Amino acid sequence: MTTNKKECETKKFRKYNIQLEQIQRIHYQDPKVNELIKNNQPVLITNSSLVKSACEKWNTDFFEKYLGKINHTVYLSNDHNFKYFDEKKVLSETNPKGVEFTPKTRRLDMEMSEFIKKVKEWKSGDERLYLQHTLNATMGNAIVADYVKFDWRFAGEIRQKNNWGELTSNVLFISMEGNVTPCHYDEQQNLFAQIQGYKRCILFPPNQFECLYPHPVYHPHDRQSMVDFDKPDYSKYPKFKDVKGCETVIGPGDVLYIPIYWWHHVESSMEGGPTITVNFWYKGSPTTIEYPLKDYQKVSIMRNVEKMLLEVLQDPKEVGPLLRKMVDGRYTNP
Ligand code: QVW
Ligand code: ZN
Repeated sequence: MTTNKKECETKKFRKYNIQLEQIQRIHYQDPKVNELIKNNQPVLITNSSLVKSACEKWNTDFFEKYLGKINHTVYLSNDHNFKYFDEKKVLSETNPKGVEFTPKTRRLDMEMSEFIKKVKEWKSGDERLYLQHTLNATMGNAIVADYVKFDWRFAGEIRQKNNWGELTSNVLFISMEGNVTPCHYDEQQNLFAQIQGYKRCILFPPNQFECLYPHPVYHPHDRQSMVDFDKPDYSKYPKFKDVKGCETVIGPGDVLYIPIYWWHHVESSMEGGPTITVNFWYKGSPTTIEYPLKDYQKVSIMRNVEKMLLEVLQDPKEVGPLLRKMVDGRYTNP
């Protein structure tokens, strides 16, 4: 069920000029898996049965048959990038505190059959589609039956051993060939389970913060990198030249552990048809203040400082200048 390294290397992915090591591929029964997870280090877990019940069956024909008439959340984009944005942070009549922002993607509700038809008929130049829908009981019996057969014991043991919080959601992703989710981080632990097709995942640790230039927290693209990986503007983002990460290719049966606050860029292979993934998002373990602080905790602190300043200053434009006044000359000189 799990793919081998050779298979992965033959898939077609985009070229980026980034220093990357390989993420380790480790058998699910090897104790090294949990060693890595415990230390918030990524690992590609092979041969597990986490989503085996789905790997054997879930493909576009199956979804068309069992979910054809049900509405799903689909994103549309004019290019291959699907950069997430938070609608609650966009300026509008009902949200005068929001930020002026022109989205590059749009969200639609679409019947599964319509989505699949559009994907099958897609030709170069058309808008790309990416279905992203939270799995729930309304999905119908066929899906639910396979869902309950996921290896919940396996996921539960990882959760328990590492003191993670509750499972918050399982999102189903059906992607067209070549779609990209640009570099961002999430505030949750993620077991990212591949069902159909191949995805290349590039990860960066939280300490690469300065090299990846996240948007400010109030911005709709909060948690996303401002750097366009296709065409990095090194004059604006010079430290992106120094960024160091790791990568892997995941195929059916593989589960990638994406640690909380780790940056990730995810792309579907440019050949081989649509890809299908289900993620398992868990709350992190309750915060314990133990020194030295972990890198991701420092990112969390920075987020809180940004949020507090915004709250008292009331105007996003004042946050940067105040931080600069505080730091320049006093904390910037050796
Ligand atoms: C992908 C991801 C996913 C990446 C998409 C989230 C919108 C995550 O599961 O499969 O394209 O980033 O955290
Ligand atoms: Zn993510």
